[in-house]
Amino acid sequence: MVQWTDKEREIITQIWGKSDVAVIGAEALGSLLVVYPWCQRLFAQFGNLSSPAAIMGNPRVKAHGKVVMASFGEAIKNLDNVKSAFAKLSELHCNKLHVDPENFKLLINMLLIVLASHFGKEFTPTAHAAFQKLGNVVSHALSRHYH
Ligand code: HNI
Repeated sequence: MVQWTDKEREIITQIWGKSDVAVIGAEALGSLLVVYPWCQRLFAQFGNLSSPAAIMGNPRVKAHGKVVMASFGEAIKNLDNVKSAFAKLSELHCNKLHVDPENFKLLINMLLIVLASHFGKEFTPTAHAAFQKLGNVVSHALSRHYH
């Protein structure tokens, strides 16, 4: 069971409270599809993904980025319970969508870059480490049904 320090809880809640999930989500998912183009295969039904500009401007990518980040926010509300909070989603991603669990880590890395670019110095090494830890917990919870 993962343990969170008060400092970690505080810093995660603080940064997330100031984040606009629509903006952060659109940038993180869009960047994932630009930087790791093999992920596009799962989103073929989203329409035009033919160039970085098309991807970043695609309304369905933006909308889905918001959905994914709102869901990530649920992990933040359930820090002591991420596994059970994500049990259904894990099933969906593993059994139905067949998302390679490596891709969860790639998306989390994109999220870290997006947060760092939005928050600048406020995204301190401590904040980075706390979000990295949370990202590991979320990836692990989502990958559970593969094991
Ligand atoms: Ni993911 C759908 C949450 C990572 C591919 N995903 C969802 C939904 C949520 C969600 C919520 C909507 C579920 C529903 O409709 O009931 N996804 C998350 C979270 C992460 C994540 C919290 C990691 C932090 N998903 C990824 C990754 C990929 C991915 C890394 C692929 C690269 N997800 C999908 C696909 C769908 C999806 C594909 C279905 C999209 C659609 O609408 O067709």
